Formats: sequence, C-alpha cells, structure tokens
Amino acid sequence: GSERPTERVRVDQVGYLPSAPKRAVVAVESDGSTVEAERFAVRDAGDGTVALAGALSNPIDSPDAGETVRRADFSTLSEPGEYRVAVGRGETADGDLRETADESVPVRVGTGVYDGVLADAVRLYTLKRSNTAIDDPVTGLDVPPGHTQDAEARMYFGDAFREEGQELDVAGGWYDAGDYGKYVPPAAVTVGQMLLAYERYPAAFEAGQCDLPVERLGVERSAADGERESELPDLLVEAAFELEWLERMQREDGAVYHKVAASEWPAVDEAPTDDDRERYVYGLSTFGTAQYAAAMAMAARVYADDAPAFAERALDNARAAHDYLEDNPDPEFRFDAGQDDGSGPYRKDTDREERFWAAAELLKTTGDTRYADYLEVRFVDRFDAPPRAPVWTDALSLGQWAYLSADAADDARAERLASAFLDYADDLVADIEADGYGCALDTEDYHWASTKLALSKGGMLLLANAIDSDDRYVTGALDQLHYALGRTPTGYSYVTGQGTHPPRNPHDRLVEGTGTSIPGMVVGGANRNGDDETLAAYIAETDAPPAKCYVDATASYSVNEWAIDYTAPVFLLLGHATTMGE
Ligand code: 9MR
Repeated sequence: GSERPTERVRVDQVGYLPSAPKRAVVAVESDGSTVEAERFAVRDAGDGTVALAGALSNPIDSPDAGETVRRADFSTLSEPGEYRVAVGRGETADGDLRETADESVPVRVGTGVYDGVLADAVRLYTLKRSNTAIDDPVTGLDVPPGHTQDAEARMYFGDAFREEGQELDVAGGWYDAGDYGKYVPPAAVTVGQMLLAYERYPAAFEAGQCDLPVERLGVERSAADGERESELPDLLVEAAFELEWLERMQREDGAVYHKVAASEWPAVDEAPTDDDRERYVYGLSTFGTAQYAAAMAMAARVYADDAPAFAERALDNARAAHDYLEDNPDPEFRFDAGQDDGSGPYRKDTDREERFWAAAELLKTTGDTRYADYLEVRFVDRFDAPPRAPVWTDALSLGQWAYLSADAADDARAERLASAFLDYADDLVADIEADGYGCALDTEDYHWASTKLALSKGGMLLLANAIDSDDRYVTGALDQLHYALGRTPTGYSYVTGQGTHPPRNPHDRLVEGTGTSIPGMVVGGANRNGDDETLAAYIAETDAPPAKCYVDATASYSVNEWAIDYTAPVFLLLGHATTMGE
C-alpha cells in the first residue's frame, strides 16, 4: 500500500466502551519531524464541539516505535458518540485548542462497539471452511465446496495401519491461513482458545449472533438424532466444525497425523475450487497428538449439555490420544522428505508443554487421578515453569490454567500456579504501562505474528483477573485489543475490515482468488525480521524500528497474512469486553 496512515494521533479505530479507560497516543517526535502538542481536545465528530479537554501526559520514550509519545487520557468521557481526538497548544474560551497540530480518525464511544468485531471474527472461520458451499450475503463470498478431493487424500507415507498410497477421508476443516493447507497444531490450539473463551465468558457467545451463512452442521445433527434439539452458540458451531475435521486426522491407535496439503503451493490468486491438485496427509507428531487430546478433552466439557453424544465422542478421542502418548513417551515428529514443498512446516521437536496441557485438560474434565499421577511423574517441573502466553509452539500455560482451575487439582499446587499467574500479570502490566502505546510486546517480540502474541498476552491478564480481580489487569488486556484495532505506531489496524485504516491487501488466496474482502482477519503485523522480500526491502529502505516493520502488501506474507491461530486469542478479550458491566 502506498497510502500509509498520516494521522499522528492514534486511537482504537473501532472504539471504546463507555465505562472503560480511553487513551489516545500521539507521537511528538517521529521520523525527524515534530508535532508541537501539550494539550488535547476530544471533539464531537459531527459539530466539532469539545466534549473533554486536558493536558497531554509527560513525554514517554517509546524505543520500539522509534518515537517519543504523549498520551491523551479521556477515560472520563462516557457519553456515547463519535469523536476525534485533537492535539495542539493553547486553550480557547470554550475549551478547544488555540492551535491544532493533528487530529485522530473518528473514534466511537458506546456499549456494543465490539459486537461487530466479534461477529466478523466468528464468521471468518465459517467463510474459511473447506468442502463447504458458501453464499454469504454479508461479504458477497459465493463459492462452491473447495478441496472436495480431501475426501480421498493420499497417505504420503506407509505406516503400521495404512500402506503407502492408501486414501483417507480428511474433508472438512478450515483453511489454515492465506494458503489452503490444514494443519493440526494451529487447529487444536485455535479450538482450545475458542473453548476457553466460551468457558470464561459464556454470556458473550450466543446462538444466531453472527448470522452464519451455513446450515448448522454436524454436532447438532447428531444431537437431534439422539437426544434433543440444541441451540449451540455460533462460536461452538464453528469450533465443532473444526473438531470434526480433527477427528478425521486421528489414527486407529490414537496418534494424530500432522497436516493435509498439496505438494506445491497454489498461486496467490487461485480460488479454492480452481485448486484441484492431489492432496496428501503428511507426518505425525506427539506434540500435535497432545494438542488434539487437550482440545478434545475441553470439548467433552463444553458440549456436554448441548450436544452430549458429540461430547462423549470427544472424550473417547482425547483418551485414545492420551493412551498413545503414554505408550510412546518420547517426542516424535515424523518428517518425510518433501512434505513441506507446498505447505508450512509447523514443526516442533519437543512436546512437554503439549503433554502437560493434554493431561491437565483430561484431569479437569474427568477428575481421573491417573492424569494427575501422569503429571506428577512426568512433568513435575512444568508446574513451576513461569507462565507464558499460549501460541501454537507453546501451550504450557493453557495446561497450567486447566490444572489450577480443575476440581481434582492438588490444592497446594493449584495455589502456587495461581500466584505464578498473578506474578506474570503484575510484571506484564508494568511493561504495558511503560510502553508508549500500551503494547505488551517486548522489543524481540516484534517477529512473525506479533499481533497474535500481543493479544495472547492480553488474554493471560484476563485469566489472572479471574484468579484475583484487578482493574489493572483488565485495562492491560483491553490495551492489547486497542493495539490490534489501530492504536499502533504505524497507524494501521491489524484486523481486516475493522477501523479506518485496516489492512487492505492481505496475503490470502481466498480473498485474491474470489475478489472478496473478508473482515475479521488478524494479520501478522510488525515483524522486525523481514521474513519476506517485500518487507525486507521496506526495512532496508526505511531503517524502520521494530514496531514499524510493516507493509500493507499482498506479497508480504510475513506481516500481512492471517492464520486461524492469529484471530483465536481475540475471543477471550472480546468475551470480556462484550460482557463488561453485565
Ligand atoms: O504462524 C506461523 C509462524 O509462527 C511461523 O514463524 C511461520 C514460519 O514457519 O509460519 C507461520 O505459519 C504459516 C504456515 O506455516 C503456513 N500457513 C500460513 C501460516 C501463516 O503465515
């Protein structure tokens, strides 16, 4: 994108809740030029009248952005409306600035400001379903079922159960990202984060709230056959679609295959139905098997009331996966030459974090002491490992959370874990407060998928808040939402369709191949490592500081691609934000 945002006053471009803290950030020194500003005025976006005015904060050094910034705190403005935050100098009789240096894009204050983000985020997964006809009145996406050939995917390797060349039905599931691969690790972690959000904030997720453009599939059918009609919340309808695909990836002995993809990448403008390449089932891993067991164990709890038959099946799946892990104590990542030729690696050669997560979820779901014993014998050191934000490579703290919130947990261990979560949260809120933009990322965190990491760190604050409620935790968590939604050093919102300056050129085959804009995609965001040519050239040319290593360009897959696990951590944050004060 050639037209970069020019406003120096950065806000959450979607808006703020009336009762929540509200801050804008202004770069007073940036790229050698200076914005002369001491005061701010929040003006009605329509008639320009001043709703609130005040002094900017003292300058804050913001090295990750290469800036010195000041903050405008307009938290006391609770009157719903649409405003602009102006900065400058002097004060007129009616409280406005005498000299205006710059002004923000429009910013909304209101209850329900995030409802649309939540609906877009859930629908996004529906629109990304493979093997599903989509005719969506909202986005205009109109596609027949994609990758139907996955019903007859070829096993890429021979193994104890299936000979080379044999077929497996692995139809269904979401496309992972801007490509058409389907991978177990991000799938299981994404479903886990969705189910965690639902367990924490059930009132935030309702049936019908997203107007899903598909028949409500799968689990409801089985529930209707067997027991009773259910009105599953849209989020759970969508998570179940992925769980049913995950089920197809499980081998008879409980182990779980790694991924489904073709042996070469489709062109970036190839629509799903144009990609008729043969697809393969590749690899197998113990870390993916463990993530699968954890997600299935969670499903056994979450669907127990509304879809009991599905929940029971999920528990059987989880137990079978865990049995395999107990019989195979060493980490295994089965790699066959050529398996990454047309898809992402998602490789990890250790599995302790994931095994911990799996056993902890099974303990929480079943209360069966055999899982507690397994943890004590195999992973006693993981209880005392410092918590860290969950991502596909590291699910440790999902496991620690499951353990500390399990009825069957050892009280002393659970208490130690709870205080470790609070220590983590106290350190993190201090970091957030020290960062000019209120972003939770450390300098070295501005790597591939940094936006996701900021959101995931924010989610950890909400788990801490559930242990010991503290306004600082909630504020710090919402700050990460504000970052993703546009209060950034680049001035971009890092979520498609949200705010005034969202990414308009995401690296995405469904978008490019069909010419449809799809909202709700959290893109990778700032990445100091320049992992693609377009980004590397931009960094070389501009010498951008870490938080500004971003280009809104289709070619730039290391900053402008979405993946299922990038939007996933938003559900916990939106769960809180959309039910605040209820
Ligand atoms: O999200 C993944 C990121 O953590 C890795 O650093 C990167 C390089 O391996 O891969 C990302 O995942 C991509 C996956 O391999 C293939 N589908 C697209 C994903 C998002 O770019």
